[in-house]
Amino acid sequence: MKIYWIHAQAPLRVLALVKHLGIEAELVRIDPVTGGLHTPEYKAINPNKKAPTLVDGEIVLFESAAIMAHLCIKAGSDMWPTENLEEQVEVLRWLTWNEGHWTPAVGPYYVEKIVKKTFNMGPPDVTVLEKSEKNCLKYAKVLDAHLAGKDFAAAGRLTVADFSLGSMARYWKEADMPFENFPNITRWLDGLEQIPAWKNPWPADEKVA
Ligand SMILES: N[C@@H](CCC(=O)N[C@@H](CS)C(=O)NCC(=O)O)C(=O)O
Repeated sequence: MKIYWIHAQAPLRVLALVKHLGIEAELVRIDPVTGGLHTPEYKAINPNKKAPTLVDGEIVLFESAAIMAHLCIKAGSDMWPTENLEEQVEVLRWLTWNEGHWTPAVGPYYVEKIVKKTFNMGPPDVTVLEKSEKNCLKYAKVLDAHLAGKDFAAAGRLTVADFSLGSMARYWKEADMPFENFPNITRWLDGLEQIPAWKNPWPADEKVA
């Protein structure tokens, strides 16, 4: 099994899961700056020209949520629930909310403050951040209320929903995401940091494709 990744938040979720569950996989690092996502070979497995991508025999998957579900099924992990289908629905709700609402809410902070720095793309555009605040606060309020009295987003335990929701938000301090008044979000993020594979998701010995 091969997992193609770049140093960014969607692959981060998958790499954290691989490490957390002790899954054997060849982790192939791609350099997006030198066009690694645009080669004919890579576009054949991920026409979006994004990472991550998983290749497991005949199975080729893009989208980190689907990849994480596949990995959990293979590893027999209930981080993607398959026994209790109501739990699966609950996890699915937060995975879809993440893509539809949370990513657009926190993504501008992540891109301007973290992605640009990681890939030498110039300084953050503060006007983007100013315009993003209202939407970020709107959805942070939703997540904070949901997390009141909870350590995890769904099913009362760690699931792939936490890894999806947390992968941009984990940078909230460096990225100036306005979470100061959302104590349940920051407590939940601090809790995730106690998980060794989440704290350090990146592979130690990686191969650059
Ligand atoms: N919804 C996709 C998002 C994939 C995605 O946007 N990946 C980013 C990294 S977080 C990427 O490859 N960006 C490179 C680019 O756009 O050139 C997933 O969850 O896998």
